[in-house]
Amino acid sequence: MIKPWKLAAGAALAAASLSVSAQEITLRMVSAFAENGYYVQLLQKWIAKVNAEGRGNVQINFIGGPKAIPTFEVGNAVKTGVVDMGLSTGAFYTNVMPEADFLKLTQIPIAEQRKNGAFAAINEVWNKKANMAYLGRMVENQPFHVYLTKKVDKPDLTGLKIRITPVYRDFFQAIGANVVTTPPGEVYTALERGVVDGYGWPIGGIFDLNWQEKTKYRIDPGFYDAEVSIIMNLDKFKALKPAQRAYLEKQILALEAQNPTIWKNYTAEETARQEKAGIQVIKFDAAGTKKYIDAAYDAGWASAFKASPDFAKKLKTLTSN
Ligand code: 173
Repeated sequence: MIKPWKLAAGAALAAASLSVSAQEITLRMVSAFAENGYYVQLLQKWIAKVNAEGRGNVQINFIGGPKAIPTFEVGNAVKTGVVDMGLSTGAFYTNVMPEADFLKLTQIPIAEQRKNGAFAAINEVWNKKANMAYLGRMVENQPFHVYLTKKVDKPDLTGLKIRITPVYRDFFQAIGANVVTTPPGEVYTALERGVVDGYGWPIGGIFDLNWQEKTKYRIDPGFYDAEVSIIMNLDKFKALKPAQRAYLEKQILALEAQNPTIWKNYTAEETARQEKAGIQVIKFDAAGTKKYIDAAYDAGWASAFKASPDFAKKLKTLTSN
């Protein structure tokens, strides 16, 4: 016969586990970047930590990369709640709002953006125009570069066809390039078929999809700063219980706290790896370099001010160095 106190203890235990699971939320997350790349390796490490330390509170279910949701559709999927969270970059969701791509222009660390009001200003726009919470920035200190199959000797890409995303469009067109937009997953084939003579990409990551095989030159220095961030459906974010939100924000801050070391190291490693792979560096003289970098920021900000003057002004004031 089962003793009554055992029954009571059993019932109490069942009730306890019920109330624990009622507090646990599982968030579905996708990445706009390829699963085998460095960004997603970092993301998955973070998710493992979130899940290990967040039992009974917050769990993240990583659904996959561009095979699950195409790169340029991740923004809309987060906006509409098809998924709860995404790892993406603004250039991949300008189809949600043009402001998304402005974050490449920031010149101060995310830690400072949180302190000086830039982070709040970003969230205001992301909430209102994209139904998203902008949770945190995973990538910084990763300038973009032009990678080429043909040599140039001045800051002029006339006659070249370059693979782009919205990040590079205005700048590359300003220095004469013909451009073609593709997600990262189509760069290799475009190079292989000779459809493009080069592409834009940050300093790190060209080995992830084997582009080094088709790359002969890199133009230095880099320009802008690759922004890769975690975004979340705003309704889902608002539905989090206070303890869940606090936990998620704590883990996001832990992720950002790695940025100052991780990205500097990655730049050094990837630069060395490119050199070993035989990729030659193209540098211009001082005047040419200035012209090149000025053209990048002039084109980037001009387009931002045209698309969304108030936010562009605020962001430029708060995040230029
Ligand atoms: O695909 C891209 O070139 C691009 O826009 C981007 C943005 C941030 C990080 C890596 C790539």
